[in-house]
Amino acid sequence: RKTNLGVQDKCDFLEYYWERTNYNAVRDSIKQILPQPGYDDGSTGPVLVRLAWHAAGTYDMHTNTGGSNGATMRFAMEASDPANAGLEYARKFLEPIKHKFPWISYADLWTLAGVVAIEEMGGPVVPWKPGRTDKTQESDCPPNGRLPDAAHTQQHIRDVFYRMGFTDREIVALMGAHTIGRCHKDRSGYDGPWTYTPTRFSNQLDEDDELMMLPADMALIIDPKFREIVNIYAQDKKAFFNDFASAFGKLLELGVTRNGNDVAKL
Ligand code: HIF
Repeated sequence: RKTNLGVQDKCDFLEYYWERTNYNAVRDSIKQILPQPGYDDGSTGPVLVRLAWHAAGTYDMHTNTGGSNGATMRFAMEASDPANAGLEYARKFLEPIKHKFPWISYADLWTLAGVVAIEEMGGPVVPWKPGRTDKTQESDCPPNGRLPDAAHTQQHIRDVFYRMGFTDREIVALMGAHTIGRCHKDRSGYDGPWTYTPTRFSNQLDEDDELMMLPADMALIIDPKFREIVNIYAQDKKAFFNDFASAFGKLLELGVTRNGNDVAKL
């Protein structure tokens, strides 16, 4: 097809297109904000992973509402869900990157930041695709209370993760993320890290008294079906990394529509 574009126009277009799809430059900027002396254990990685998961974990497969599309945690209603306490730190850490790359949606940035953080902390490469859009109204927020409550055990965990469409095996794989980061008294009421290396992603399961385990984490050991899968992962880091990567990738796709199609295949 003939166009009236000159060479300069074409160059401008290519430059514009390249810039708008340069997710590697965004990844590099995310890597740069991970080391953060003076914040927690010196890394923003864990709180960025928590932001990505909480943005996605509101998904309800029965109504196809919630999920990582929309970045509705920008609005006061969702930000003030007690389950999201402390995630304002993660959102603030990412704000300069949004300013540097205004073309990326918050929904893509928050999920990509979680993926980059996992990789940089020594975890697996989680599949990630761009294309999320930001919702613009507070009324687009899913109802509060959809995220899990750490005080509860296996029944509650199954209720919440089955609602998102996960299996028992995927639930156990995902729960491996509780080897990174820590709890904060002023955010959740709990306190302390899960492991001695809270900025390294591992398949370490620690039943040591000195470290923290939420009632929800204990469910993995108490429930016989969960425990069986825990034992597999404890002995097979490769299987854990593979399954974690697919389950976390699936989590970040929940509620995502691209070009009018539901849940794009990775
Ligand atoms: Fe967490 N989670 N999570 N979580 N979570 C906390 C912290 C992190 C649950 C509760 C808590 C997942 C599932 C569940 C991370 C990542 C994931 C805290 C502490 C609580 C209470 C918050 C604070 O005080 O700062 C419950 C009940 C879950 C379901 C059973 C996911 C699988 C493990 C989906 C997941 O990826 C990360 C990372 C942190 C650490 C955040 C930090 O700031 O260090």
